[in-house]
Amino acid sequence: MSKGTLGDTIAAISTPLGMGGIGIVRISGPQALPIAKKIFRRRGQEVGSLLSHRFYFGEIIRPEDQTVIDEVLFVFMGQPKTYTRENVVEIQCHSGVLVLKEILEVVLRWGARLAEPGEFTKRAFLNGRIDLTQAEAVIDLINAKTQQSLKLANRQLAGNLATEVRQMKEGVLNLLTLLEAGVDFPEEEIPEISPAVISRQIKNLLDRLNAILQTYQEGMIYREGIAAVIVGKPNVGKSSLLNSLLGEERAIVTAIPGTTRDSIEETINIQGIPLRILDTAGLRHARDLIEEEGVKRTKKHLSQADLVIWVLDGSEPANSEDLAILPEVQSKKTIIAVNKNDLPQRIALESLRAQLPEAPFIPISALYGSGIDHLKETIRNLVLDGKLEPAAEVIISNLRHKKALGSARDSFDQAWQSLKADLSYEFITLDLKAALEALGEILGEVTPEDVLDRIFEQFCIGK
Ligand SMILES: Nc1nc2c(ncn2[C@@H]2O[C@H](COP(=O)(O)OP(=O)(O)OP(=O)(O)O)[C@@H](O)[C@H]2O)c(=O)[nH]1
Ligand SMILES: [Mg+2]
Repeated sequence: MSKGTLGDTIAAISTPLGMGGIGIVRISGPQALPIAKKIFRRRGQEVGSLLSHRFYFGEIIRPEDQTVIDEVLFVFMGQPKTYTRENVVEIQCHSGVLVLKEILEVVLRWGARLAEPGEFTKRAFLNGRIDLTQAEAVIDLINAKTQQSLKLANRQLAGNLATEVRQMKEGVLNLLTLLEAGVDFPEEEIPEISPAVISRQIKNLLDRLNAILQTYQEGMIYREGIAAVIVGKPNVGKSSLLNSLLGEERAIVTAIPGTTRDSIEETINIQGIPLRILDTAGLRHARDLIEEEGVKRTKKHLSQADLVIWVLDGSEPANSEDLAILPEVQSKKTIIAVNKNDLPQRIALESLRAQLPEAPFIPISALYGSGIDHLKETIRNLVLDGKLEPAAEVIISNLRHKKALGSARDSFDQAWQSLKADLSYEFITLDLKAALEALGEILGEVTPEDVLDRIFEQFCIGK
């Protein structure tokens, strides 16, 4: 795909292909209206002129033999006030697989070609209606799994990130104008700008960039969620805890130590954040090959997890099997769930607390559900440092943005160093131009074609 192919007309089924009340076939491009006029009839008549952005009731026919495919609502949207900024036609038909396919087939036969995934949105981008961060927000919006990720996607779609990046670009451009005036006309009577002024402005830009870059981890959590793993020696109640968090009997629970052999993953929603939670085989010296494999897997999951929930049985003193787990969790973000608190408590926690000074100890009963809400709250606080809502206006959660912002930051850093080393302004100018390019990349101003293709490939067909 390239700008050169924008002249043709694309079409696709824009709703999921399945049975439902309404399905939509969308057409965009110069032939949208001529094609539509050939296949749409009102009260059996050819349509004359159609007003833009109005719904018409009628039917879609096969022009060859005038047979009716479906009764539809039809809308023509004249450019440029459309999703793609081109002429767009949408046909709302009944959502039957055959109906949708037949209508699309007629549209393709009369002059459109099948749209590639994301091609409508790509046209919106290429035609300048949205920038690249907004196009990416559309993907995020469609993929959003929680209210928080939806909120972030909507903010980005509204242009929060783009506005911030444009403001920073403007700051760099102003600075460049000042510097270049000094370089190009050294003899003329241009008031010389002091290094202090330049340094203040660069510092200001650096601070803004760093502040945005710092939101990445939080953004990733809102977007992808947290990978948590439940570990502990056998029989302490790990599977019971998974079931209790889920509110259903997902994992097998028995009084026999070594019940869980393989890891079980489920996702729960903790106040708008997806928590992917993994119940694992109890950690102990394995008694057979199956158990050995289970323990191996548990250790692998442990090393990859964002968060560890270490379950202890509070009704018994901790033993060597518990203590063997300690070194595995010491370097991780860990919550200790002291389980079975419905029974008399016989565990001594002082030395464990001393060895895990950062970790919260939460008494729970996985069997009766007590302490589970407290545990959930602790998980959220620990992962998001107590922030209940996305704090900053601009939060990034996209690796591409992070990389480009990071390279802009490096260029600013370089400029700052050059300034301190008293190098000529030409060096600083070069660094600032590199920063400008990196910022432009975020908006899609100087983005290579293959990067664009990779972004739009993530869409479904019809979007
Ligand atoms: N009294 C009491 N019993 C519990 C509690 N949680 C779990 N149990 C019991 O402890 C036993 C083991 O529970 P599981 O959830 O299977 O323990 P596990 O840690 O998954 O065990 P493995 O899969 O063998 O490693 C079962 O008999 C549970 O009913 C609790 O909060 N209170
Ligand atoms: Mg288990």
